[in-house]
Amino acid sequence: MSGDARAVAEGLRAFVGELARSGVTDAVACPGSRSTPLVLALRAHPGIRLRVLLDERSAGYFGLGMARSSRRAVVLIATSGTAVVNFMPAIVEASLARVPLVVLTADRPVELRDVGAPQTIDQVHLYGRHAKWSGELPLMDGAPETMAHLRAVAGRAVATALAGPAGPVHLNAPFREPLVPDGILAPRADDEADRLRAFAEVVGAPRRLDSDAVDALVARISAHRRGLIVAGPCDEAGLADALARLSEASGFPILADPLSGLRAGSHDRTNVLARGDQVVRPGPWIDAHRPTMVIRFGAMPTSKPIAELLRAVRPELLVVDGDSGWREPVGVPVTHVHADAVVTATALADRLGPVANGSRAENDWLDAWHSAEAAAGAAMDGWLARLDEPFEGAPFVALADALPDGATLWAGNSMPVRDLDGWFPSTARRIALHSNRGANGIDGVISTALGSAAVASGPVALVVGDLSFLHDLNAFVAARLHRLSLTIVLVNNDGGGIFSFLPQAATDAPAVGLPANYEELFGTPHAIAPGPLVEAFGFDHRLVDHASLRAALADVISAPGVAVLEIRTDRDRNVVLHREAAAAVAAALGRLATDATA
Ligand SMILES: Cc1ncc(C[n+]2csc(CCOP(=O)(O)OP(=O)(O)O)c2C)c(N)n1
Ligand SMILES: [Mg+2]
Repeated sequence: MSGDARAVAEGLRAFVGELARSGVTDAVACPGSRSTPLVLALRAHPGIRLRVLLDERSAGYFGLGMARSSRRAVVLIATSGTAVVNFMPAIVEASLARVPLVVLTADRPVELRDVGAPQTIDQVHLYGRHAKWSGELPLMDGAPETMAHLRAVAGRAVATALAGPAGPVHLNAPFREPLVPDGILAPRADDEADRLRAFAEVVGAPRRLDSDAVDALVARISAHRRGLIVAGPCDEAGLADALARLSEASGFPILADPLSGLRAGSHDRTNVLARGDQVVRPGPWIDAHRPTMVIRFGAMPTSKPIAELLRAVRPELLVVDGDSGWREPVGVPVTHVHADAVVTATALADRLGPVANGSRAENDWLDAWHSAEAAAGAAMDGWLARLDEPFEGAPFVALADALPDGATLWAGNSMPVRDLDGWFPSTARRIALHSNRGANGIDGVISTALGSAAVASGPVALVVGDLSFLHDLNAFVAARLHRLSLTIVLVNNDGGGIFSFLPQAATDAPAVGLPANYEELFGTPHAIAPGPLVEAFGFDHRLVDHASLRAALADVISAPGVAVLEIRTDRDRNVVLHREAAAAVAAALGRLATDATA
């Protein structure tokens, strides 16, 4: 073996050792030749668990799911060529959803690029602006400068992926043949000597406002008695407690998106409202309760009615984002507060306390929102109790009861995440609620939930639509290879149910002078029975109905392996049922509004 192969072994030990020292515990790779040195080195490190998957598109989402549940940066590895491009959807999602990934792509050395060498594409900066940072590793030649650089880059990659806003970083790694390094790849005793000291450390702190800036915001908040806190999708630990305090001090109720981390948990949920999506819909109740101020945290909420309320009312709007984002898509005047959300909410609560207390006695604003929440909840529960047919919101009510403390629930995009918002109630149980809402893809949904299941400590469940399910079928290869457990509730409405709620469904083709083509272009019925597909992978499939769903959930939720509970619904009927439920809420809120003015 050549000295080059020995230098590669040395370089890899330094590089991977530094990844581990920086906090990496998990890596996902797909098989390939050019990536051999990386895969062997990651496998050799006792502190890193490497999982091998087949399909890079699935593996990318799998790594994303792991990072979401572990709150750590996860390493992805691909061989050269189209393999690298298949990470793209997960990288886009990670970028927008602020999920830390360190993507390592193996490549040929420069002399073999752009000269017709096989499986060689231009991988440098391939992910464009979707990667927070990208660079090219040097060929590992054993020079002291190279060794230092490899360690520094590894540490920087992890730190950059984790630094707010978290996101994906990309390192392209060239290797000359031979591709099997010559030398020990596992950490050696002399590496161990500085095991606890990173080569390049970062010491940082969350951004915080100075006291003048806090005072200025407190003055603005104190001028309003009709305020709302809107908690959007967010993974920030500690935010639930901080917002509970801010709500208490301001007298502003919290409209909690299901992905905010506020709906489920042992924190103070006194002022956490779960029915905001219904309560704020146009009608006499919201007309009488228009907020004059909104303080938003996290990403823009899933609920369209909340966005429409902001657009219609144009309240004084504060958007708090510790990562200096500009997430205000509604198009209304806004003050962006670029300071840590938890620190800022706590500082505002501390300063507000005495100010708000004096005026809160005559403030029935909070009580009114509590009444609306209770009325909406009662109307929805009552409507659901009278139903005796499958309904797409019902799985979320059943799951809120069936999932134990410490569980994780994923919702696919399209209708599942909206039904999660509509139907998952506020509960004291600690249940982590997630969805890929960075780019709202219907791809990679099962893979993401399986990645989450690979690292989560409690049971993991997923509610997914049939098209999303078919889109990501080969996720089941990962479940097989790694003996993962996941409960999937498959809402099978034989196509894209969401489009039935959109204008496309109402106009169909005559409006544009074509024969009827809604089903072909949007509904996309496929008539594929998923049972045999699931069984082909060796997993449990059950057809359940409205009455048998709860018993089936209880049966499978903590059982090992993958179970798919399929509920069949009808897309047209689904629109009718959603409108019925909304009408029941509107009637209840209408009564509240009338009572208040009577
Ligand atoms: C990767 C990707 N392709 C296409 C879309 C557009 N899209 C949004 S919802 C949807 C239909 C999803 O159908 P299904 O998963 O069955 O859920 P349902 O609408 O029936 O709730 C499609 C195709 C998307 N969001 N992401
Ligand atoms: Mg569907």
